[in-house]
Amino acid sequence: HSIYNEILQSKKEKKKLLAILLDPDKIFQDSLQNIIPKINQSPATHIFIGGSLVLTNNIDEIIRELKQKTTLPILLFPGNPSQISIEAHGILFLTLLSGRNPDFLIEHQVKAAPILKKTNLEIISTGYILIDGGNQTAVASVSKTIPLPRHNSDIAVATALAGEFLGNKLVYLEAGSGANLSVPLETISLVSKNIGIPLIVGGGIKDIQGIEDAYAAGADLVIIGTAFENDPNFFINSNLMLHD
Ligand code: 1GP
Repeated sequence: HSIYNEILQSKKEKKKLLAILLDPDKIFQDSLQNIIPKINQSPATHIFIGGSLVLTNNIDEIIRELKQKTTLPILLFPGNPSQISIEAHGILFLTLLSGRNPDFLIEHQVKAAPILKKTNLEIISTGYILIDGGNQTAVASVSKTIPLPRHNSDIAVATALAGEFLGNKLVYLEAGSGANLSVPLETISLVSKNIGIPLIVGGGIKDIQGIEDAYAAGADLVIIGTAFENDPNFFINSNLMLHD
């Protein structure tokens, strides 16, 4: 069965999804042992692995460990082709639609394609849209692109629609990891009303209320990175409901 089909099915059933983002640069073997039980106790439905840089080469090892001790689907969320791991279940094949840097629109994808061809990873074409999160985030500086302005949802809608028409299977609205401000709810709402494909939202969501607000605005899958990294008990006793 495919991870994407399950995401589609969840959307149809109005069942919300939650991903925990793990950045290999910030995980060490011993902390992984502490983190895994917390993931299993959380309402997370997916694990995303990636980061803007990823300087370590321990991705395979981390994923092998996760696969042994969790049952969640593991998707790569790569900043560049060096972050491909055959150990994962799938990959968000990202194109940075909000930017005008050809490296992140097509160059990295061309380099990654022959590598991916040799793997069994499920490849999920994803339109990645960076929205200004109030501060300079790693993804903006590493990709050398300018995020879309916060208060012009029309540009975000047009960009998301372009992604859908180009064949993207997911749209990912991103304020950037550690953003001061998460994606405006109005933008989530307008984008979700205008596209037919599932909508991922992440970046700068700091509490359970922020997750619930993103769902209520129309996010199908929310990503939590920094908040869980700072506090592995983030989800404990949260009563976060993923069902209506
Ligand atoms: C980054 O959207 C994700 O790509 C997660 O962001 O680390 O701010 O939760 P945070």
